[in-house]
Amino acid sequence: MDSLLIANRGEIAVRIIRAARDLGMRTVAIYSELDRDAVHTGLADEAWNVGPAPAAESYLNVPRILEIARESGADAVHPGYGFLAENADFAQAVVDAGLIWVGPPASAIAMMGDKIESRVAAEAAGVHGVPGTLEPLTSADQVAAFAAEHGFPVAIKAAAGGGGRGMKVVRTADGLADAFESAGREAESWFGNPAVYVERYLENARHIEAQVLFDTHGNGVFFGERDCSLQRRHQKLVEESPAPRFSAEDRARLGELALALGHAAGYQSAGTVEFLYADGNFYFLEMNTRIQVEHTVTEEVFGVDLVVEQLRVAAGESLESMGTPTPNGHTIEFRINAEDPSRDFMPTPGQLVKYREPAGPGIRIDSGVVEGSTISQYYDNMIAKLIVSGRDREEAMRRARRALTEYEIGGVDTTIPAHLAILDNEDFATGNVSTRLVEDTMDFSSVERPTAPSVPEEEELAERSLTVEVGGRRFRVKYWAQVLTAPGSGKRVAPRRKAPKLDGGAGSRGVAGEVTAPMQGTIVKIHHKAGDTVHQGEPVCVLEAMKMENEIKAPSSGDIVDIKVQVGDTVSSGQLILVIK
Ligand code: MV4
Repeated sequence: MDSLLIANRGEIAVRIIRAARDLGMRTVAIYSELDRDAVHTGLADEAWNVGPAPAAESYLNVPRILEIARESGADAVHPGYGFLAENADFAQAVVDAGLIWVGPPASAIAMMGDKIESRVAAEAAGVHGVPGTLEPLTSADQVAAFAAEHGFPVAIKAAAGGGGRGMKVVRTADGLADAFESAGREAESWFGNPAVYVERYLENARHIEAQVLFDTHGNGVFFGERDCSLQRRHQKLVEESPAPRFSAEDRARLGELALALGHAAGYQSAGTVEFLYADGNFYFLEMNTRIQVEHTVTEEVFGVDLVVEQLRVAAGESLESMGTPTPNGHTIEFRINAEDPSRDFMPTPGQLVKYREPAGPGIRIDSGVVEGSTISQYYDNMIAKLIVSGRDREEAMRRARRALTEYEIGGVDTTIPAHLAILDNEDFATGNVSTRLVEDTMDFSSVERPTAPSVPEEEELAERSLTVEVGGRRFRVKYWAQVLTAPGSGKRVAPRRKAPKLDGGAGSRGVAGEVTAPMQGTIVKIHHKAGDTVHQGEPVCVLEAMKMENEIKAPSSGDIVDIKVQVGDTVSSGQLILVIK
């Protein structure tokens, strides 16, 4: 195995290229039209155009990826995370093409990708889940029966989902039918499979995940836990290892459970077993069959390069001599995303007109950007991962505060202000973390938005480099072009970016009584008809956007005098939906 194709982009592609290079492997990057000048594209030994910007035509384009693997002479493929990383068919297609798949067998991907099947396998291995059904639900009555037996709240989840996407929490019987229908529609929309199941919803749990690594000879190694409780709408914000308030006995028990499931599934490569941890009990949630964004905190605490280990295992090396790794120190990862916490973490894609990373003791940055890079709406909003280590959690927190303050990013909003607010939060600081901390107790609407750097501009010639393609391969050439510069500084500035128009959340904006669409989407349900009386805050319709359903609520009480839309209509941001007088 001496030539690796990285079927991904951004920071994880950079990460994998580095690991492969450490092993002396040749690296082959793929890039979309939008990523021609991306960091990962220039870092690899060679780079190939995989298609237009949309992921469906590029990073998800299996035939083109396999064609590049063949034409470039790559003998292995690493999928990273996201895109095709947990696509069993792609894994199988790579193997069928005679290439080495750096990841688990397609059978394990398929098993864990079906959340009901994974729960059945876990129960059989003695790894118990949250009390829940082990069959797809066919009616809301089944949810009602489950709730009658186990109590509220319950969580309705997509069988083909994961990561909480499409999860509906139901707290009373009168919300069941709508939630069941909505969960099925979202599951179909997100995953092409409407099957859902129900679990008891654990209100005050912690999200603890176990890192495991298996070779192809039946050996499994447990690399401790990560606490990932700080999530917002199921997007992780902060992850850490070791978990706060977590004993060596807890860790030993978690390791037994995670390794038992991996062995039962015939697992190979790196994987993560997710649990809810409550009242001293571990409840299996799901298994992720990929290297995860937050693998970095495990690497720092356990002194291991998990991507190198994946490559070694894929080459057939044994883990027999690895023994039982033990944690040392404390590491916290902060996801630096192009999002505005003060506007409900709204994505703020754009060009990084200013980008300077912190450094110093205990600081690691995994990023796929430089000053001038563009965070695109076509892909995820991640700019970088700030990974901070210390001898203990307090030292890691001190260093994190310094690094977050030192980080300079201009041109987009970022999650940095939210991370600083989290570091100042009493519960976080004392390790009293749970899934409720971010969602229920923190309000980011008033965090300070940094002012964008403003520079006047002049004309000047400057050396530029250009990327050209010959026969699908990428080459760089130099030329001199007109650019805008700050007066006398010679510093090139990008044309100033316009801040995106602020669309409020669900509900009315502007004229009193007018309910407008907070974003572009499709009306999937209207709860009322003209003439109905509604009360402020009461849901009036459901808007589906980005495959998620949003309840649009009445901004005021009164009678609905006019409904301007019907189910199935596509509405633009700010479009009038109905009027209440
Ligand atoms: C749960 C849960 C409580 N009870 N399931 C699943 C995927 C992950 N992203 C969130 N998941 C959860 N599943 C049951 N039955 C709590 C979480 C959860 C969570 C929920 C809401 C807000 C933040 C959360 C952070 C971590 C885990």
